[in-house]
Amino acid sequence: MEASLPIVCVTIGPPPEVLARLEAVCQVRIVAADAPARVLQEALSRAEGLLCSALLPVNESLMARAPRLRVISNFGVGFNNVDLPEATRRGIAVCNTPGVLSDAVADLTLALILAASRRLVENAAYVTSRGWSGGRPAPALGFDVGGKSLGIIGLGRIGRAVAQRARAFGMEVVYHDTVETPQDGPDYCQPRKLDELLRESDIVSLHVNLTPETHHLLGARELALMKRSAWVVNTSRGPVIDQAALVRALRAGVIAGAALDVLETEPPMAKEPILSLPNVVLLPHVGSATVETRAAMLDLAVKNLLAVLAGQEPPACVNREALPRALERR
Ligand code: 8YV
Repeated sequence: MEASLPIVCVTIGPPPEVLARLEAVCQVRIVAADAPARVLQEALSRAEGLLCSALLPVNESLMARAPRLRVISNFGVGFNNVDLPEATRRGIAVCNTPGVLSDAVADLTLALILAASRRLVENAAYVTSRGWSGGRPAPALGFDVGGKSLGIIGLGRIGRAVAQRARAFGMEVVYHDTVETPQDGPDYCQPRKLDELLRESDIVSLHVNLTPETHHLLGARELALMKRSAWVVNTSRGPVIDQAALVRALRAGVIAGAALDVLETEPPMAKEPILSLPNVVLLPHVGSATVETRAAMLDLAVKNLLAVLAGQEPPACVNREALPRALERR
């Protein structure tokens, strides 16, 4: 009986109830995302499905060793870890988890903005390092976000959720979209060209997909256009900012600070210069890291995977043009 069930390779650690849901209809091969290449290739050699996260690069050579693969179901909205044109060429559906994490990521973006503006990290350290009890001088004052200008780059689902929240905090919101046919923003968000947005904003927040077009979207030139008092916030993907240029800009006072949930290399090397700058707030890629959101993401990722394996349209697919072949290869 088991031999007829499709093989699925899973590189995330699903909780027992999700594993049981998968095992009811698939033969599951669990492999760590950082397992040796040959282990991964062996697990994928007869697999029809792959359930993975952004931690697993799914490139041409990996797909070449997975001739039966029909669906790559990413546990996350970002899919820059997958070579999309190659997957499409091979008739492999690439699925993601949009929507269910927008509020969580937007909440964390606001948390970063407030952490920067109210010097939360410094003030908390002042208390726990006994600065307050020891009578040392308090950290410098923060700044109000009300009345400040927030420049949102990428007004998709998450960018819009950030805009809503920023509006509730009394911020002026401007936006720039990098997609070819952007939809109009809500009436409280004014569109801008990228350079205008950078010149005008007190806080610049990034919400784009990582693509060849958005790689190093903010580099030395763009950072130099920003106000000296401005902060850059990134909850999207690290490589959207040229991190070496950012470190230089932060050291030279070209901009005031950076609040980042993502870095160019994750996890960063211990000697990575950005880790020792005073004017940064850094988090370990936790935009979607709440119990509720991670459960909803996993549920959607499993639904996507099982739908394709059953020959049905998945709820969220980023290369719908690959679906006819992915579904018919049952
Ligand atoms: C996850 C993410 O942290 O959705 C994304 O694109 O980067 C995050 O939600 C990641 O996929 C889990 O490893």
